[in-house]
Amino acid sequence: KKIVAALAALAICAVALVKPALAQDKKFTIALIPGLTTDGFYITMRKGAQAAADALGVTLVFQGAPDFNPVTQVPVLDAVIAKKPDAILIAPTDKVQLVEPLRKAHDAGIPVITVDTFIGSGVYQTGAGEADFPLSYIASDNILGGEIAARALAKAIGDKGKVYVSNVKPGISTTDQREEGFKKEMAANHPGVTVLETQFNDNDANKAASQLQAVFARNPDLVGVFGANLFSALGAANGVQQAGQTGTVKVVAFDAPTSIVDNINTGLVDVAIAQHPAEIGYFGVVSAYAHLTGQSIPVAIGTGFTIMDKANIADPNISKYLYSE
Ligand code: T6T
Repeated sequence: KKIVAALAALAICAVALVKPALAQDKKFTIALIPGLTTDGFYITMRKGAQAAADALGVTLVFQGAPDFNPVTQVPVLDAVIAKKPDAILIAPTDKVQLVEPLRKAHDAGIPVITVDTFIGSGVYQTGAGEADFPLSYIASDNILGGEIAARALAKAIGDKGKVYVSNVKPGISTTDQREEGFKKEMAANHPGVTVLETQFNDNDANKAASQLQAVFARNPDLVGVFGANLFSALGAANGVQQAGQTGTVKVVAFDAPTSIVDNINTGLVDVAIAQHPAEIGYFGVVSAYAHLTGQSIPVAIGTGFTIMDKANIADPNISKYLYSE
């Protein structure tokens, strides 16, 4: 009996000695690089990412620049690559300018997943070899978002009159696609609506507010504006208020910071289109983890929208999609 027990104990020790370190035993570090750090959208995304990291025992590093700009984002990316995380989740601030900086991560063997925004055409893993190396793109459907915005604004203005898009700057996949979807829907289904030239505000709400007033001064018959992201929308709404046009110039806002509640309740903003950034962060971390532990992952994951207006903003099932601060 003793011999059998001793042999069994030996066998267990031998198994323990030769047992390979399972991938799951390793504590992975996943870096999340947002478009900018001081934006409720990315703060909410970080929360979702942290929830997944906690559930999976992953260390999440959140590192970003204070403004939405490739010039400040690329050095952050370089610093993150130097620390060799197991994977990088990033919202690239430009479709073209982030391709080569991100290729450095890929060449260093660090898997890259883009969240919110994309590089190249946003279609990855095609074998084309251009900017298709990220493993996955996790985001809202921004063309659809632009179409929803157009329908909401057309409805608010009785399907006729002059409107324009307040946008960030060309080259950002998300806001480019929102403008594209908006213009496509207006052209196809709202012939009574004239879309004036887009105003680019560099993600500066103050600039968006003064642009609103300038456009209104040139076009006193302006009836609506689509703010294509959080700062564009806040700024455009402030501009409408400063011009004394609350309720006359209708505002459709992309994104849902907490301040949007007041703006909806006072009638300054007609509709806000909330994205689901917490889901983007959550599925970003889950996808990176799945890849790191040998699973295959979808090349694209789409998250939804919640449409907020005066009639539903008090409903907790709606207001839970307001962004964190
Ligand atoms: O609208 C979001 C994000 O989707 C976009 O890419 C950049 O702007 C926001 O972060 C809002 O400020």
